[in-house]
Amino acid sequence: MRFTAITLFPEMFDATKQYGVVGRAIKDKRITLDCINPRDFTKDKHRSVDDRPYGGGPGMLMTIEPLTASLKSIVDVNIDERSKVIYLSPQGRKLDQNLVKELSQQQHLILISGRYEGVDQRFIDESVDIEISLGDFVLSGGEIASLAVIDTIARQIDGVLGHSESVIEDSFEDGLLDHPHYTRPEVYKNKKVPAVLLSGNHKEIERWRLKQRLGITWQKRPDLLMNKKLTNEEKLLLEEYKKEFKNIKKSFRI
Ligand code: 4GN
Repeated sequence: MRFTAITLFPEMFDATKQYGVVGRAIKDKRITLDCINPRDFTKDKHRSVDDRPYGGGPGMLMTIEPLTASLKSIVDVNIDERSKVIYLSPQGRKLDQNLVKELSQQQHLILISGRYEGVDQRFIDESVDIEISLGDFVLSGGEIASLAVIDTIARQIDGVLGHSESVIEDSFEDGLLDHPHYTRPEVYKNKKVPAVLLSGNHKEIERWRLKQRLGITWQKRPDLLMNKKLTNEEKLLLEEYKKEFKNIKKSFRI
């Protein structure tokens, strides 16, 4: 899979290119990640990439020309299919794991990172295939959002995740939140690790983890449970969790 990031700050992509899951995927040649700087496609002596908004108001907008010139410079763009231009903004379609899976079927994704107050609408209308949002909040630029999109899609590519890393992915796939995790020490400030996890009884441990996942999803994201059909065993585990929960008054910080 190929990623091309169009950004005024290509250095922001360096750390991701070198480290972690994405860094390893690049070294193993499972993905590529190249940056294009629209400033390299300016013709004026100030190399300007922004201008004032028509109609007035504060701030600046990214101009069309350096962006379209950046797109044109990308070699081998598969115009028909399997090459998509993505613009990250709060106006976009909310990203979720289903959209991530769809996008991971593409051969080549081009991610546009906006700066200032955004880009000229005509660039979006003419050149952007999908506008995507990570959620209802504002970032100072599209780079961090683009990096998040690259990371989550790279994880879907065959061979990118090792066996232990794909476990968390698999667990999200069944529509439930994760269960709590514990490591040493066994006691921390009088708080013990749940006894079942020390029991060595793998069947009981799996049962406890599924019960936690059902209960935590019910508490924190009931909307996820609405879209999920529970087996009889799962219904039973959730009822057990609710019963236990009634007796323990949980204190949430917010
Ligand atoms: C995306 C981009 C938030 C998101 C962004 C999001 C940069 N903020 N929720 N900021 O996914 C003005 C220029 C806003 C582009 C955009």
